[in-house]
Amino acid sequence: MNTLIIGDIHGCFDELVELCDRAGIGDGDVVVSVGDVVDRGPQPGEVVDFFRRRPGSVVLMGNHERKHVRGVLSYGQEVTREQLGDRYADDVRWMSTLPYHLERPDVRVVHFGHFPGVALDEVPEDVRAGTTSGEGRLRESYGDRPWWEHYDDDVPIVFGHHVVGPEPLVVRDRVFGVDTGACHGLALTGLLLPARRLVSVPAREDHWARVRKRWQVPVLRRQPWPTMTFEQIGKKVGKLRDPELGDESLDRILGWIESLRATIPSLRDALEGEATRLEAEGGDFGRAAAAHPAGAWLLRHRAGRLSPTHLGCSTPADLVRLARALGRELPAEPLRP
Ligand SMILES: [Mn+2]
Repeated sequence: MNTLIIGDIHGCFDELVELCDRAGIGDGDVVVSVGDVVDRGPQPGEVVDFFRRRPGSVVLMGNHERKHVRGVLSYGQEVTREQLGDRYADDVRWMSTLPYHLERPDVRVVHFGHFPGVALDEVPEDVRAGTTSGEGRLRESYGDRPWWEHYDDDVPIVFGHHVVGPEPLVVRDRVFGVDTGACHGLALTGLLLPARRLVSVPAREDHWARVRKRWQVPVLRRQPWPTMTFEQIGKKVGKLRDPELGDESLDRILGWIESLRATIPSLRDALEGEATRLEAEGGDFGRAAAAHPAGAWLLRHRAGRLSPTHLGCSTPADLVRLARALGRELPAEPLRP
């Protein structure tokens, strides 16, 4: 029985199939992924299905799966959510079951980090998964020296996470860094056991360059911009910004938000004008306001409880509603089909 331990696959399904083929993997063999099976590549669903359906498969938790499980979605994860569509929630449930390491008598596997000398199951999860906090812990312990320079057990250890270049990293024939950047157009690499033979296939193209462009507008479209608070919008925009891509579409969204907020002074004037008019009529202000489409705002204004800077509007939809109540149409959200 052979075992093939594969570096970061990141949705590169064609390369995965070709690698298994080239390594001579058969039904009785074991295929292990160091994690990061999704994000950045063209076919995350196919890669997930490959492992979910194949007996004799092990997928470890990578920092990318962990982001999905924890619901912390940056642009790369938003793209995956679009690619997976209706099956996304089910796939994330599957991701939440992934182990953080594999320990066998003949090999150890983690997505990224280890404290050599400590049992793997006692190493913090974020270190094993290679999250930002986990990498911070490693730096606290080892400074700029990588953890594997401290590893001198006889049992080989395999990890991914950092692209080591087009060729795998091999240290003292027992430490194997096998993330060779498949999604960035370099190669997909696996370590075949028990032979300890490294097998690679070249990537078809720089997948992420194409994927990140292809999904930009769908990702921006799916955000519920009108009902997000202005604060949430600011945070989301920060997460979705991708300087390498050019943010023309994102800037259109931001331009729209700015144009809505720019109407606040004139909406305030209109509101004050209506309040003055109702007061001048001399009747019961409360009753008159209740019959006015902008009544709720007029009452708050009169009570001195309406902030002059946001007029009680925390979302674009609030502003649109207020404007309509005052008989005005604000510009429509861009990118809507
Ligand atoms: Mn990765």
